[in-house]
Amino acid sequence: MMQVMQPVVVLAGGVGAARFLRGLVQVVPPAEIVVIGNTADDIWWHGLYVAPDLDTVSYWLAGIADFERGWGIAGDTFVMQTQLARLTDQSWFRLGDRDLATHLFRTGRLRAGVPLDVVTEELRRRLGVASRILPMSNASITTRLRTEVGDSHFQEYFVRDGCRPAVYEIYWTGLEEARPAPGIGAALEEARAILIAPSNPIISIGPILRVPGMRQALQAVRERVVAVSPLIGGRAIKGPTVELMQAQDLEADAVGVARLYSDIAQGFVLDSADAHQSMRISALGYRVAALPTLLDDPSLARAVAARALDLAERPVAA
Ligand code: FO1
Repeated sequence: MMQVMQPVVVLAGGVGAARFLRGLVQVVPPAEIVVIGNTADDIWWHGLYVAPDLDTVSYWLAGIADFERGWGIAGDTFVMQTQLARLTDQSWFRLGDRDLATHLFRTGRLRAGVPLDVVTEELRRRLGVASRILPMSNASITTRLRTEVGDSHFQEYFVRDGCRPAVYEIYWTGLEEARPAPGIGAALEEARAILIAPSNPIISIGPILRVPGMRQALQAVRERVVAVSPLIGGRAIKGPTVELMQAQDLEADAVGVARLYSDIAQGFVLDSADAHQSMRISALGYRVAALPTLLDDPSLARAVAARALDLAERPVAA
């Protein structure tokens, strides 16, 4: 019988979540962290299955990430990529040579019939990552956008088009028959804290919450759920959070984000620059903490992680 450990569960997207995790591992033993990763950015690229958010989290936790660029492996070379660009204009999604090994391994295992959660577990062990990483679902779920240049896969919008096209609608395929990956239900029930990382609420955290059953599972443990705002002063540290919130007719600020999570979270960590919005966020049923949340510096990330944990573990104020 596996020793029941009360994990700290983190709902994670890509680079923003990875930066937050770099802080969390300083205050929680990595073996006690379970990451639930977004897979709606995943793309079949020249026959290879690429899972950007799972790989970004894995590489950061393994300490091999290209911390500057955010994605891929530090010091990676792009020799294969250069040759591919000679063969096809479908080379806008760049794969490093070391990164390619991950995609070759994962694709081979998936083609052998191994489910994504098992392959993800094999990869994190081989990379020496102590934290468990779970895909949000084993089903194939994809974020797509109707934009001024047409119906696009998320990576076409984000990488090929550089988030420039106006977005008319964001939608997901593959949700109908999806359900949370094995282990997610138990992890949420046993968690001593569940943290929503400062990732894009629409295209990184949003898909995780759209997996049938996920929202209900989080509502059941809402008193232990704390969200960290991905916006500072109404701006994203990086990525198209503001544009995509506006595309959904949402207020692109911390209050807008708080509204999205108010049924599943009771704690909200704000940046000091947005402390003036504390009252409005408290009115949504949250306990609020405000501090510097720019995560570039690992010691700041540590402080944000510690504060989020504190909000999650402190008994709800009487
Ligand atoms: N982002 C880019 O801006 N350009 C790329 O060529 C690119 C390639 C890439 C390959 C593997 C991978 O795991 C991530 C990659 N990313 C690239 C980042 C990726 O688009 C984003 O990290 C997520 O999809 C959004 O969080």
